[in-house]
Amino acid sequence: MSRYMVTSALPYANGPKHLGHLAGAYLPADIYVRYIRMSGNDVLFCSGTDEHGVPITIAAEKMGITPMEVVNKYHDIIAGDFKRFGIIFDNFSRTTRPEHIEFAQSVFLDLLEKEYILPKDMKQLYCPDCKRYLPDRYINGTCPKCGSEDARGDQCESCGTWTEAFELINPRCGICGATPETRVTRHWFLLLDRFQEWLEGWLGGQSDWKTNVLKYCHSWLSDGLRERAITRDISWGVPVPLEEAKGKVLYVWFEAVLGYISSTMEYFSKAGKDPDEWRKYWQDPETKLVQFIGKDNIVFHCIIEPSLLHGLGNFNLPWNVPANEYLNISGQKFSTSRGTGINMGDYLDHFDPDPMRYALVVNAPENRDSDFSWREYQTRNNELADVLGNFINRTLKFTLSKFEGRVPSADLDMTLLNRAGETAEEIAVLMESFRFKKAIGVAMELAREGNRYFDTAKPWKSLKTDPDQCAVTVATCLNLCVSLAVIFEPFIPFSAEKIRRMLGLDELKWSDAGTVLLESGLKLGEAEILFKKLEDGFEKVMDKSETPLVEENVEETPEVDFEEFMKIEFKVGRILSVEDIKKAKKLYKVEVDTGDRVRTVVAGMKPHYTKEELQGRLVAVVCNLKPAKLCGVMSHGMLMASDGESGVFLLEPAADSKPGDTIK
Ligand code: B3M
Ligand code: ZN
Repeated sequence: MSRYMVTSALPYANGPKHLGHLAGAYLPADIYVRYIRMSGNDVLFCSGTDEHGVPITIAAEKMGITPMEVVNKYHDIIAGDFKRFGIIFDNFSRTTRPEHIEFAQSVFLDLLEKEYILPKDMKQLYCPDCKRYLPDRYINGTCPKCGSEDARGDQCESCGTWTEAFELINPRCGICGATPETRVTRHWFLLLDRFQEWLEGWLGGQSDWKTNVLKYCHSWLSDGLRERAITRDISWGVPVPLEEAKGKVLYVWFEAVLGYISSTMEYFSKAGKDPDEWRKYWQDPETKLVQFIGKDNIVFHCIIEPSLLHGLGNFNLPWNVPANEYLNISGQKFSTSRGTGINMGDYLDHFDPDPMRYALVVNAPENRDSDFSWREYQTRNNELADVLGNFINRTLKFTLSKFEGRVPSADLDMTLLNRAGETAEEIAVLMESFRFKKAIGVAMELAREGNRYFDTAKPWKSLKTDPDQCAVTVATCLNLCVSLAVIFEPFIPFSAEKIRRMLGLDELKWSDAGTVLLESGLKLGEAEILFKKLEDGFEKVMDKSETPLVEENVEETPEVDFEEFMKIEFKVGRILSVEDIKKAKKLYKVEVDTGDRVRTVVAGMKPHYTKEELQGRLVAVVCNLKPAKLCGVMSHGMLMASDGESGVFLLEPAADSKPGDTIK
């Protein structure tokens, strides 16, 4: 028996999470944990929501609520969606919990004392128009590494590089587009360069890690590690525990990676547990630390976190970090804000968790980006029904109708059951090397073999011609159902539970696969439907606003003639001023320069943007909308915005466009 500590990246509590998140860091972890546990090992699975950082404050500003309200709302939604998907954490914590804050602060002080952290006066970008220091994420510019024009000050999404705001070519304020100026303030730095040599040695020894992960690490190491500021001038975060650092907070990544440990601490602080036992999972060198993440998090888990743990001195280092690539949807990046995502909760409101778990594992982005589509999902769902569902169903139904629902007494056909045992061993090897996609293929092959066996043995015929042989077939198939319940359990736990229930079994161990568990005479439970086949167009039941862009949905919207469409005058405008309107809770009176003239537009943006955020902004304007009086003010146009669950966002013309440019 071994001991494992398993973690999944802490999702930002800034919105509901989508299937891309699920496929990247949560589903594989859950599959792994279930397998490890069924194999008789001791395993603890912890995560929680990442509740600090700019993603949260951006969401709060957009939604017109406080950051705390944002994280309260989304923590519950995210935790609930995971549970419904069968992602069962031992503990799912929150980084705003006092225990986490205290722990992160103590780590900061410890590393400060050890001089891995030092203060330094640094330059920071300041927007003269917005009158504020700009957090890295609020700065846009050109990536110095790959040349992509929409890099942010913290990361370039195109090439995955961790950028420094200063290094961006042609930096712009992400709020108003102005060119920021440089000012000096004091910050605390993690001296990553002091870990370079040690990291090279340690990472050099991880030859069994996934190649995509090692490739990223080596590229960072060969660029040379440099000190990184780990404090920020914003108000939302873990306060830096120093008198002279009043008003500053710890950089979100510095504390978020410590969230795994504080989540484990929280688990053991609960009633009836030994509050010191978390140490067994984080400090006993016998424990294997396995961290599931998406590829954009590699640097933080393979460079930063190990450096912190090594600096602290008495912590285990990751044993493996099986990072996944991205799951795309119909060729596009999964992104809730761009309307190309499917949220976990929206999916679950209409369909069962298991078919999606299966489809996502079969298409897992293990070594390269992979693509999700409803068509593919339909194929996989129907495959579950036709192969696994069919085998279980025909075996059970036959037993219920021809053998009064009891396991017939017979000498079993051990060739097939031995095959099941070998399959379980083969899957075990794949699971232990994180090759879930291959593993589920092998599992499905066994179900296919079951169907072939049933077809060849033809029990419906032998029932009359050779009843003893018929009993052998049925008892063998029933015991194969047990093996299938075992090997499918990590992947599709809800269905595995149903199979167990039908067979009248409780918990199963991995070693039960290939064995004879069902004794003759045993009474089986009721037959239940495992999977429903899906007809073309099934996905239309998802609310239109939530469905991704797939061809099938396009027909649903009413058509507009091209000529008709061309009558609408869309233009780029710049907001010159914003005023409140008396007694109007949601409306602003906005003056917009649309090139030809300055027009007054009444816009319902008050719940979503502050006046300062609108001021100076480029917007997309419908100019020839019939003027209308709203709350006493004549409106001569409309500002275009997206509206969805993630919030209301103004459409933003490219920074280089000018007021008056037409939009087609
Ligand atoms: N919250 C980023 C993300 O959701 C971040 C992960 C933290 S893991 C310590 O991708
Ligand atoms: Zn600005």
